[in-house]
Amino acid sequence: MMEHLKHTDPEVYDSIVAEARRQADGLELIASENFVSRAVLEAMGSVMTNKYAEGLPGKRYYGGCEFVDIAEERARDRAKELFDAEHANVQAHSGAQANMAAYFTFLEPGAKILGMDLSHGGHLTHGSPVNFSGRLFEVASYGVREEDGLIDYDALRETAKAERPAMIVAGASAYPRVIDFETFGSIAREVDARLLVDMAHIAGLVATGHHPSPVPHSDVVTTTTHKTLRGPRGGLILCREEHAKGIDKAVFPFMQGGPLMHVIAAKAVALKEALQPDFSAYSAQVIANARALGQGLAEHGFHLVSGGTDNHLLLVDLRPSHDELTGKDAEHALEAAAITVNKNTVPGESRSPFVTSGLRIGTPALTTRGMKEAEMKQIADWMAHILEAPGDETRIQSVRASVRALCEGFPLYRELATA
Ligand code: DSN
Repeated sequence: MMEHLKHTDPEVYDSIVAEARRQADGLELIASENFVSRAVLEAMGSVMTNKYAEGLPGKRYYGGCEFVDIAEERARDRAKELFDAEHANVQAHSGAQANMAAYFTFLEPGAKILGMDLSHGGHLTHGSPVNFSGRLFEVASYGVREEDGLIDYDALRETAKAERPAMIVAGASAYPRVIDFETFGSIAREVDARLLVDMAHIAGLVATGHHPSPVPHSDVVTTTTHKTLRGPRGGLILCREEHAKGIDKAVFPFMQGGPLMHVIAAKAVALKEALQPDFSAYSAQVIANARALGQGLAEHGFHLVSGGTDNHLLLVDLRPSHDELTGKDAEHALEAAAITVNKNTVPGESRSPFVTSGLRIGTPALTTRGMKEAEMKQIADWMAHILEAPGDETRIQSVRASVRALCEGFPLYRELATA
């Protein structure tokens, strides 16, 4: 594998092989990550990276686009079919750029948006002051109730009535429960606001009917393609036909230049995979695994924000069970044992975002490897064992060895990791 790269640039080659080994030998529990198929990898590593193709299929600013057009047409058609949407733009390089295009389709700088507070599980692009969204727009925010970790829809309605935003943004990066997009839609209509739903985390669950779809309730829906949807790293925008031209123009020429045609080809491949019946079974297992992992952790005394999960992720508040243990230290201890999660703020957070009191844990990647409830219970036991004594090197090495043995039974990118 990768014979040319091996000779041309051994340093980069070695780093890729080492990364493939890291992915194969450890337990990847970052909620926003997944493992793409070899077919998706092949499309991403293809000659389509060479082609400039500003514009849209059939209407490009460069010649020679007849074959990249096929890939983009397939991606658009499959996205529309998968999500039952009237229009799809598959060119946004990332979720952040999809959101930027969505904002500028409907808003002028200085308009007011109402998004979920980052520390309550929202996203940087939903109005954080350190992001373009917080710099270019006036921002109001909503959040979850501290006592149960659920979005407070009554408070949201009141805030929307008081703030009169031009756009409400729904969607989250660390919310373990079903989001009621219908209620978001009715609140947006009540205050005459546009509704943007960023479904990046749950897109794969929406695609397979395991989470209610935001498409019928929103003016525009954005997503990344690489989380539960299990495609290449990138963005995707869905809307009704009436907004199609506005969205397309906001992506190009407003925000981006040449689209990444190799990534668009890979999006087409991933979207075809997501239309297959086994992807629906996969999504169901992602949720079953998250529930099993949550149950296992709860049995060890961990506090799950909202009491559990309806989707692919868990948010653990460490304070009730491990008062002294920060999210940062917990993340490091688990990483030493080859269990990868990320520290996360929790509702009512008392520590800084660099330290935090919580962990976010997700099952999309391990479910792709074929792991099921039994493995999740085992992983919960290992996590509890490590976090009971995070500085205990003997425990860490023992769990690390057990993790390696488990992973060998669920091979991943075998030829790449053994190159
Ligand atoms: N960084 C992503 C996540 O981890 O949720 C969101 O963009």
